[in-house]
Amino acid sequence: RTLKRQMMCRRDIDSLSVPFLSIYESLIPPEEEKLKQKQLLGLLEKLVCKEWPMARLYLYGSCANSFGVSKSDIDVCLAIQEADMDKSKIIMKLADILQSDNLQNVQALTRARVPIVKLMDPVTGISCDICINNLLAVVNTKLLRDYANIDARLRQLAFIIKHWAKSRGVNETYHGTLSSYAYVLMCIHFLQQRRPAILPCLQGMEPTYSVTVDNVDCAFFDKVEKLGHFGRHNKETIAHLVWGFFYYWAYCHDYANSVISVRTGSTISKRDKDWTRRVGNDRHLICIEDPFEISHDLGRVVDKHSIKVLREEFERAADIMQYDPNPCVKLFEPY
Ligand code: 3AT
Ligand code: MG
Repeated sequence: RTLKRQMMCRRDIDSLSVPFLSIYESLIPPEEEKLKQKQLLGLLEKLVCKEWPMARLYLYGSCANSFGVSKSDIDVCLAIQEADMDKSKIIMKLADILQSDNLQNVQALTRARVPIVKLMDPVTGISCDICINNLLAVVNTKLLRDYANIDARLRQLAFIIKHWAKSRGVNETYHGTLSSYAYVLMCIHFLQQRRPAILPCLQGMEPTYSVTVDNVDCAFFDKVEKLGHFGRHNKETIAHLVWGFFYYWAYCHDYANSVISVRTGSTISKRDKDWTRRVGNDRHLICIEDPFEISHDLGRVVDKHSIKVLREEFERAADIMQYDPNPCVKLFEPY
């Protein structure tokens, strides 16, 4: 019966691709916005280099991994070697340097889990968070961007999933739901699992890019232009993939025993990772392995209450995709 349901779903679901693609297109940031981001980065570089000529600024997160929707804030990483200065001192000094120019609302958040300087540029209207030496985030940003360049359906799917998660209030780590980064990894994993696969496993291939950051070896195949339309044998439409994504997380994923792992292109067992019991605040109720910091479960923010909320949202979305005559409206209804 399930097979019949799936087949029925498949027959008429493809007609939904047109409205899904128009939602995707409406979320893409215009070129002008990208230019403004570059302009702001240039200004910040100028100010920082006056004080620290050897320092470098990198964009990371959604403004650089190609999963950024229009009007997102930008995430910047300051790479600096200041042996005799701890992070919060650097943050305070950085805030000082930026304070003196025409930037607004410059705040040093030294006590946050990841200490940052926040600011707003009145010329471009863009807000920005600057962190210090978080180079693993710069590398995972590159990995995500490289995946996005393999098959256009990844970016389409991730935009739609992020838009859904924001509309439904399940993209808030401080409320126990998942980060945008976690949702993008879930999309990559899902496309690695399709048969035929839509995405390869870049960390399972001969590395063409390799760096060691904070004692973590980060190596993967990054010459993605050589993969020649890797996913071309799979003809699934974006509407079918959106349905499949929700169906997977609603009814197929083994929450009790499995960890999704983009690093291996597969799932691995919770037992192998020793993620079977609660340790401190880490509960491992939904397990998403970070591709580089492999002891890091991106689902660790999820608690007893929010796992229920998440799973009910996946079921709601899967059922809407399956039965609702106009799913593009219902799916994104504010919660
Ligand atoms: P938004 O468009 O801002 O919602 P984003 O891609 O910028 O999405 P986040 O703001 O969640 O995503 O995170 C910014 C970047 O920080 C993304 C990733 O490179 C890094 N990052 C976020 N969370 C983690 C994490 N738990 N472990 C490692 N890197 C992370
Ligand atoms: Mg961000």
